[in-house]
Amino acid sequence: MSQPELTLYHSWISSASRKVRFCLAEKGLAYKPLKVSLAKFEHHSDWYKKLNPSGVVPALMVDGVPYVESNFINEFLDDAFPAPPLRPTDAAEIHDMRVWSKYIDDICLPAIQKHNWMMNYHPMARAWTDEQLEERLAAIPTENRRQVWYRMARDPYTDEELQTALNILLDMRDKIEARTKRAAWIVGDAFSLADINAAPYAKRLEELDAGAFDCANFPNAGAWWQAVSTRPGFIAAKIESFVEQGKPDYDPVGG
Ligand SMILES: N[C@@H](CCC(=O)N[C@@H](CS)C(=O)NCC(=O)O)C(=O)O
Repeated sequence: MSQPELTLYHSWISSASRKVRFCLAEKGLAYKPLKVSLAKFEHHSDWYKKLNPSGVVPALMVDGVPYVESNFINEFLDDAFPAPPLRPTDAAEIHDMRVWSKYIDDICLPAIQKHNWMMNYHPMARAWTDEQLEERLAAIPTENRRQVWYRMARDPYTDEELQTALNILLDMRDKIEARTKRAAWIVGDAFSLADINAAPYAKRLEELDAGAFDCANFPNAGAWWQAVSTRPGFIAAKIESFVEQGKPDYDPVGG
């Protein structure tokens, strides 16, 4: 069977997009990347909301059919393209991998979002007039994200909130340190989606706190991060500098 046509609507700096790029690279799948500019609100445009009704990136088109939610996209990829396998085979470990991936999405994503958005979107959003803010908010399909954009425009996160968010990511690192004590990877004995789904958050944490994966203090998590961040799949996925990749003209492959 020939490979279906894969098109990834993504943002270079989006952690959820990075998870899917990493999975696609580990699978060795060819795909067309199409950049969705969050700064230009392309993800809130009507055409994009037809692909992802939540108005967030990524969305993976498979022969023209949109797939959403990065955890589920990655599981779909592992179902549709089983080699190399990226999930454990033991039922308890699969459950553990899913709970871990949900934790990453539910807890770590909102934490990193606070830092990312203060850096990238607050300087822009605070200059909006009330009319512009109203217009932006009206295009956002979910209440949760309307609130976040409102905060960027009018009520930016405090230093205390940013520290709490950083602590959440340091706690993720502590969880990785504990989990990688018995084996090299987060779940079971093999590299899996649990590692892929955490990797973009580890990358951002290291940028926010250079010592976060210091091998002297966190030997297991440090070795894990070294192993993950040197994988050819990680490198091919271009999970790189947030500042560089956040520049409006960053577009290394035309998408
Ligand atoms: N649970 C979703 C989260 C997607 C998500 O929040 N994407 C962020 C970037 S990492 C986004 O599109 N943010 C733009 C916005 O909310 O306006 C997934 O894993 O796909």
